[in-house]
Amino acid sequence: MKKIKTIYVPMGADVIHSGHLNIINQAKKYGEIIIGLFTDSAIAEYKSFPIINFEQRYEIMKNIRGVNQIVKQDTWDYSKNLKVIKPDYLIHGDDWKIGIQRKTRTKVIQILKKWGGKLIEIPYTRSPQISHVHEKVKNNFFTIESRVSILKRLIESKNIVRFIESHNPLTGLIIENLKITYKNSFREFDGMWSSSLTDSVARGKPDNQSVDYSTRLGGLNEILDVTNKPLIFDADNGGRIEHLSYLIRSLERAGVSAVVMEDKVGLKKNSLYKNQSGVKQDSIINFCKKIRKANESKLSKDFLIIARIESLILGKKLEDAIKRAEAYSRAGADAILIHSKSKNSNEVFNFAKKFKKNKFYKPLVAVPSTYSKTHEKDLVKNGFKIVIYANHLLRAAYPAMLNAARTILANQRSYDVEKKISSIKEVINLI
Ligand code: SPV
Ligand code: MG
Repeated sequence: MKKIKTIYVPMGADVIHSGHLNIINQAKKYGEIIIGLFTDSAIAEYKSFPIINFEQRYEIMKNIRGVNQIVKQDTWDYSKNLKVIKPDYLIHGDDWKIGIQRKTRTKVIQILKKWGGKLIEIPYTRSPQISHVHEKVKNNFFTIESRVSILKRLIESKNIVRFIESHNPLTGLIIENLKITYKNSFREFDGMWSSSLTDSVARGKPDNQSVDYSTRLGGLNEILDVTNKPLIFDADNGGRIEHLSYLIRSLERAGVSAVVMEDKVGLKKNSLYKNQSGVKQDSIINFCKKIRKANESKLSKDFLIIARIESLILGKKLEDAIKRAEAYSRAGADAILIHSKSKNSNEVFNFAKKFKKNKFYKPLVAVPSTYSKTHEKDLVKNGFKIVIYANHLLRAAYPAMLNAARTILANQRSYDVEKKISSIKEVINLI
């Protein structure tokens, strides 16, 4: 009897559209279809993080006519699955002949050759309707709940989750839309950091809670209106414990994924100020109460409470930071932000090394504003899961604006600055 051919069809299948169904229908003609369904982390290696999680994508795929089997593909590299399955054919859209997937394609062809397998390429369905539907579905699929839970999924699937500061909707759009490929690797920011520093500076006020939560939440909602990526809110010390549940509820309702609370009390100063005199750290007991309160107040299990330790900022010893990390973790913190204003990463890495051995270890968050030479790969090596570039878009905008204003004043006309600023067309096309 003639052996039935096996057809491997790799897919992310985030938002299923007629292009996917076309591939499945074509593949059916050759034999039995095994879908190689990419996990969230495999997808994150080469394109934007999927809106729908793996389990849900699996459920949808299982119910599509023509699909005989689904296997998990947990890396962007196909080698592992192909060597086990040894399919007769691999079917893929021809879009991967160019761009970032080109190398993967070459490797797949080489592997298939080992047992006489063949690659069949189907013309990729490039239709404006599909792109439109994809965008529309994407925007509509982002319920508040799914948006809140994306951060947790990112932490579970990526080596490092990359956040950058957003102080207005325009910066939110940059973070939402900027994607680059660099040395054959796909890169984007995973979400937005709502910074007390840049929220304050953007309003011309000091970072000492002069800008209240209501004002900041108003700005935050404007950012969330035009973006889908997760947002982490810098809540300073979380305010009074009696008010904390209202803050947490407001953040969750707005679609925020996590709150960072720092263990300080009294009038606040920004942690990067050289002179920290008069700044007090909270007691462990008190701060743990706040963590517990924040946890009791949240409605979604996926909303994360991140405890920020200021011991190193205030010149205390590593042991103090470790003691606090353990206590905060036991009180229910989902992650620990260990802050530092050192010029290098030694102290945060020493902390990470020590805390790693603790049985209450939690994922670590770094804010490398002063130790900016530290590369993401070294943060990963030292066990950090989230990196926050806490103020860079505001710092980029300020000198550019100042220079434009100065050039106009000096020349008494605007022509001389034209080359250094966006064209009107570019600005109009932004939105
Ligand atoms: C912020 O961005 O507001 C922060 C980080 O809290 S830092 O400015 O380093 O204190
Ligand atoms: Mg802050």
